[in-house]
Amino acid sequence: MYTLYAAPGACSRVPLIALEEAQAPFDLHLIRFLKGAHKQPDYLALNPKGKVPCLVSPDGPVTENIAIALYLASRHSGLLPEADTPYAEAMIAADLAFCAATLHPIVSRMRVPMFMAEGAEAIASVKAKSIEAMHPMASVVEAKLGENEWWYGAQWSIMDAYIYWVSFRITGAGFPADAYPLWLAHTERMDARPAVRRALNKESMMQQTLEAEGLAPRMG
Ligand SMILES: N[C@@H](CCC(=O)N[C@@H](CS)C(=O)NCC(=O)O)C(=O)O
Repeated sequence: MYTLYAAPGACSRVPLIALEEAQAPFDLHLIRFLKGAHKQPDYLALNPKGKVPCLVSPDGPVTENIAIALYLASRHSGLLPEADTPYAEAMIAADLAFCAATLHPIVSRMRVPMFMAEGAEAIASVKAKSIEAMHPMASVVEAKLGENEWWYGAQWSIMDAYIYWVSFRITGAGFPADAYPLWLAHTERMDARPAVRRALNKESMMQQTLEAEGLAPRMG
């Protein structure tokens, strides 16, 4: 049994989908950002970085999306391809790092530029530059998908959950997602997956809780 600490719309959607895909038993613990729950001592004891996601596992808390993905994939089949050589293992790490360390920081600059700069002009410039920076990375995603159904071809993986979350965050944030039809089609395929529907329903229940408590919306 796991406990996933998460917030609706946040990158905790990646392990949430993974847990649903694996059909692993888990509890979902809503982190109320606007209440500062992620900076409280009880949460910092689990994740000193004060961010979601955090997966409390039978072995202890696991933080950072890359680590959570690798951990879950080592315990449940079907979440990442089998890596039978050091090179194959490194390639999977590179893919996860592309999402966590390249795409996610650009998403943050696009969604919350006001946390990166002060003054309307500087904030607008951070946002514009994030959109500029996303284009070549979206081309990488587009080229990787090519004619494939999923990131790794015929096999669905957590990488698909990760680029799905990125596409969700950049849609409606000023990024012209229509310029990347293969990524859009991938998002539609993800929307149709039963595990993804279950994950989104759980997020929507968390969102309703936040709204009822006057603690929505949250930042990305
Ligand atoms: N490197 C971390 C990033 C986690 C992260 O930035 N989470 C955001 C939500 S998408 C968060 O918790 N933000 C709240 C804050 O920074 O105060 C990971 O990949 O897990």
